[in-house]
Amino acid sequence: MKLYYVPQTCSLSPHIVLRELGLPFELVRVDNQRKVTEHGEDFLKINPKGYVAALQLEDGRVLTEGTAIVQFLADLKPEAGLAPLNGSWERSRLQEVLNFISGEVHGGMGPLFNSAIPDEVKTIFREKLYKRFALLSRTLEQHDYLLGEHFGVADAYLFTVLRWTALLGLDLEPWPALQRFMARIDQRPAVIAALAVELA
Ligand SMILES: N[C@@H](CCC(=O)N[C@@H](CS)C(=O)NCC(=O)O)C(=O)O
Repeated sequence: MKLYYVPQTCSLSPHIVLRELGLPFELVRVDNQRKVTEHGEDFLKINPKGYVAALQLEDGRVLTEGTAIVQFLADLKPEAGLAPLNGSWERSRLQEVLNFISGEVHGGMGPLFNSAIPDEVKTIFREKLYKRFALLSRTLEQHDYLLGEHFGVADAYLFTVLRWTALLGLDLEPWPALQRFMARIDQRPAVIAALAVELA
């Protein structure tokens, strides 16, 4: 399998999951400005949407959208317990949480990265995002991981997007449970290994 990635973007989430599962994979770096891979391939031919993450299987099929990729990967090794069994109530709960992170947190941060958006407008997006942080914090005050007491794919995704708060100058101090969550995930060997490669 090949994971097309850009360091420290949302592709970090499937990168962490691949390492957590101990699956064999190759990382292919993408130049997001030029839409060219490190091997000189036209990235738009691999993912016409033009964004990471993209996962290419040995037979050439390509899966995109981080939330789909991490579930596909978790299902390759269900015994690792990174996602509840397909078709279960718990699996639907996972999808609920993944969609929340994708739409409300990942999507909610997009405008804050956009230099064309004036500061007063950004304030509106920031306030909305803080409401989402408060909700996540309430969950993580009750248990260590988003779906209970075990690490799973939703935690890899939340960790990935909350790392961007540092880049955006957003303070997590009002939510100590989120700060503790970040410190907890940061210590996982798979996360340390993924970041070592991405930050090199
Ligand atoms: N809905 C997509 C969004 C992916 C996305 O936003 N990728 C960003 C990095 S975090 C990217 O590559 N953006 C480049 C672009 O849109 O040109 C997903 O969740 O996988």
